[in-house]
Amino acid sequence: NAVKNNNISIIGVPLQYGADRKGVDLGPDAIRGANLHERLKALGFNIDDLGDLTVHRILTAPQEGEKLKHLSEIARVNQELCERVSSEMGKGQFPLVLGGDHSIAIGTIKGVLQHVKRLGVIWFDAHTDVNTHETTSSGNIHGMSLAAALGYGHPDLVNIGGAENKLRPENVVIIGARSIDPGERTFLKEKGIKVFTMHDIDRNGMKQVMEEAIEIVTNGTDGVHLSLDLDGMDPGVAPGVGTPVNGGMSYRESHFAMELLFERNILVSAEFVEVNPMLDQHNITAVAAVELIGSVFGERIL
Ligand code: 6HN
Ligand code: MN
Ligand code: MN
Ligand code: MN
Repeated sequence: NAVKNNNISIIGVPLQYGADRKGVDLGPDAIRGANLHERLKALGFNIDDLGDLTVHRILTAPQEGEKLKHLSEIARVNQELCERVSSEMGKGQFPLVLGGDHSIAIGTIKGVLQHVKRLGVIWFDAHTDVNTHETTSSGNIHGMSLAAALGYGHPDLVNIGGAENKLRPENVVIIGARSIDPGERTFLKEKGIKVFTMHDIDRNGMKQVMEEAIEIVTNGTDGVHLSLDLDGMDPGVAPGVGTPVNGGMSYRESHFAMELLFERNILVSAEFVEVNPMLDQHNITAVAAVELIGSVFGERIL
């Protein structure tokens, strides 16, 4: 049982403009610095690290009440990410994208969709990221990325990689949610997107949650993308995130979920986002990310 692909392309995206707190742009290097390459090589993978995409520095603050903060640079970087992910998949590589804030999921998913038209997505997160410019109260685009990948929101986000390439709501699951905005609740209900909240994980256990989740993302699809926001984990084990929410997934629950994904051999791509070293202690959130990546690619703990 190995993941489909032995060749991993690492793409760093030091984007922070989708979030409010400074420092998430340092995530890719913090993750690399936690021995990412060594760990993956030890598991037998060939690693091609493409380095980081270029993000232009923005020195002007967004306007008061702005509903799409820093839209143009975020859209530009995501367009580039989409093309990079698509070209790596075209070469037969497994794209492993390192954030950066969660707005980069738009570019990653749109790139994967160029090759896997019927794509399932597992979205690990304390949040559900299905706001649009019409429902957002923060104006932060990292809270809109899943909606955009589903085809909802501002055209500059939705049109990345072609508006016709989008996720199907019936093949998307969110796991670990515990902070959902009112407009997001309506959206999730309307589109019929399955959300496994922390309550569901408490009640039924991660094993059953993952079995149900995997059924949803594999039913009628040709591959699955993992979008993992480190704030899905409990802040006690992953404190270096910009929007922490108490009561998250434990270290062991998170790893167990990753191990089940490996066993089922369904992933075609993955991204790990929202690691913010400026809010961290001793880089432990980046270390946690690399340990989760290890489990996704076949490591076993204990
Ligand atoms: N993330 N729902 C809140 C908002 O501002 O829209 C929080 C979003 C957090 C996004 O963690 O990727
Ligand atoms: Mn989140
Ligand atoms: Mn998120
Ligand atoms: Mn592990």
